Amino acid sequence: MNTRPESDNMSDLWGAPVAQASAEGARGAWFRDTRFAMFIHWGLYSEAAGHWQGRDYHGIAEWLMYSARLPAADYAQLATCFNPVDFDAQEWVRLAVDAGMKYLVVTAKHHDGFAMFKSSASAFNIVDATPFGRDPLAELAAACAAEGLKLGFYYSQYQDWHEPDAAGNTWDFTAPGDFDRYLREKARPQIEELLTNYGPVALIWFDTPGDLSRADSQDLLDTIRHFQPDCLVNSRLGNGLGDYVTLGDQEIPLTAPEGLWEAIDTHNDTWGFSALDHNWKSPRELLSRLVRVASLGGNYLLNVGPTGRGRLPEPSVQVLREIGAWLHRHGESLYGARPSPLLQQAWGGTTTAGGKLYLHLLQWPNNRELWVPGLGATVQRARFFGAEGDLALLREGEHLRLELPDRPPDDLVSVLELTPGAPAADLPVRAYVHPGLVNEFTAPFARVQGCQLGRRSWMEKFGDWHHLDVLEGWTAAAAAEWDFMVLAADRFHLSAEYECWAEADGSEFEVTIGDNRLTFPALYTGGGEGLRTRAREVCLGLVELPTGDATLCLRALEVQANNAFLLAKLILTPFV
Ligand code: FHN
Repeated sequence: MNTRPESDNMSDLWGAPVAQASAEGARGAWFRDTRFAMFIHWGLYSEAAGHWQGRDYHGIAEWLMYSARLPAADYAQLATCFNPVDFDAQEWVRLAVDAGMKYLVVTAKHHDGFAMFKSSASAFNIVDATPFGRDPLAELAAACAAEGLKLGFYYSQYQDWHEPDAAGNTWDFTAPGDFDRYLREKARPQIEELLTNYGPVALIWFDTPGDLSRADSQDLLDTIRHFQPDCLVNSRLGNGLGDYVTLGDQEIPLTAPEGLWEAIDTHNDTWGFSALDHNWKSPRELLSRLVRVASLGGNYLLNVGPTGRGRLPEPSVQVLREIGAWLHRHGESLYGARPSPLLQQAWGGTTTAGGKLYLHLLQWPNNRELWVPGLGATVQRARFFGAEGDLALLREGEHLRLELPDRPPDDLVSVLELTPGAPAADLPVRAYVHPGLVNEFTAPFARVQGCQLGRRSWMEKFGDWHHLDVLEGWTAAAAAEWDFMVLAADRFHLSAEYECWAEADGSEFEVTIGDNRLTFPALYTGGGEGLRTRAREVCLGLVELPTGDATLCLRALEVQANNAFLLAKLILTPFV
């Protein structure tokens, strides 16, 4: 079954991604350069694994109770057979540590209202309501303390589908509840339990604050500050009161938010375990997402969804082992490293630490020439991690050119270390077109007139969020421009990734880049108001670019419906 939520706009539930702490603040010091962490979604839903009474529920499995509109009493029956005898806290924590993860966040209570810890505030908890009878959070806390892994607890403070007084369960509890009573008698006492029974808690990870009042968010924050003043709180506390920003689900940003932040991601398309979901991201895909987040200064919180028996899915175990081995070889390029002024280039991400500059090569140039803009004069040495010998430094004016081997030295992501590396502070932050690589001109970096930057967020199955920054609201003669420098002349296919709804089909555009001019009609892609986004890459034509400064300009010539064309990016693909 594929059940869509009543509101397609989960961002209303997430709250604004703003936070209080600056990256320099003392409380957040440990969090700043942490880079990689483990998220664990585990609860009664893991036992159901996407099935209920012979039916399949695709999408995020921890929302089963919602998707199947299960009465609270029926869902609670899952507790009677929840017996995760294979659970081994040490094994999970060791895996996280070996994978190079520096903190762990586990669901203490998800929206289903079931506490995965011993609670005096509600008998609907793993110790009192299941045959298992153990407290996994206590075991995880002990294992984390032993291994030096920081521990955080996920807590759904607003939605609790088990409670008539809380938010979220509109199919079962129709009469208005007493939300204050729920906060007073369950949420706040349980948060106090989490802060007093499990040793130092590094962070409390709230979720879906919905329309929680500012006073309620403040009250929860005060509770946390009272019991554990050093405990961090994420922005999903609501009302802008958290310490650091949690981005949207599965959002890998193109630009960094202010202050401390974390991107959160799934290994497949669900948080809680689903027997229906085999769409695992590969080690290279996960690593490139980690690198993209790190090159903007964020942390990457990657989820695993253990089964009802308490086992981590084998694909997750394998991928974490591979990433851990990679981080063991390349860790100094990420941990404690800061974004470099080069940020992200066509070939990948960059970081800087200890006077070195690290280039994470997510694309391998087809002509084996790698250009490092702006650093021609300063670099003394370039070498690949794990490879013999230095690369020859070929200076091209202010730029550096390196001749790469035929094959990347690392099967996953190859990392180049440049020495002394710390790029000149006055290195101009600008865009470059790299020969032999796919170069993208994305919406957030455009200078716009007559259109504006917007964001599309949508679900494919259910709860598996996708995000796209777009330029929207195109009026007649609207234009988007990107200035850049072509590092070496090359020929490219120019394409556009856009969504065009039926109303805008046939709208006309002109694109100029250097001396090239192309016109094109926007072609219907699918999609529409309130529907899933259906952006497509459409090839516009061949362009030749000489070395030097240039501008790419996309201009509307005739727009049929100005809210029905959404441009995500223009793309240059080497013409080979
Ligand atoms: O509704 C939850 C979802 O189940 C999951 O826990 C994610 C993780 O960020 N948070 C909410 C949706 O954003």
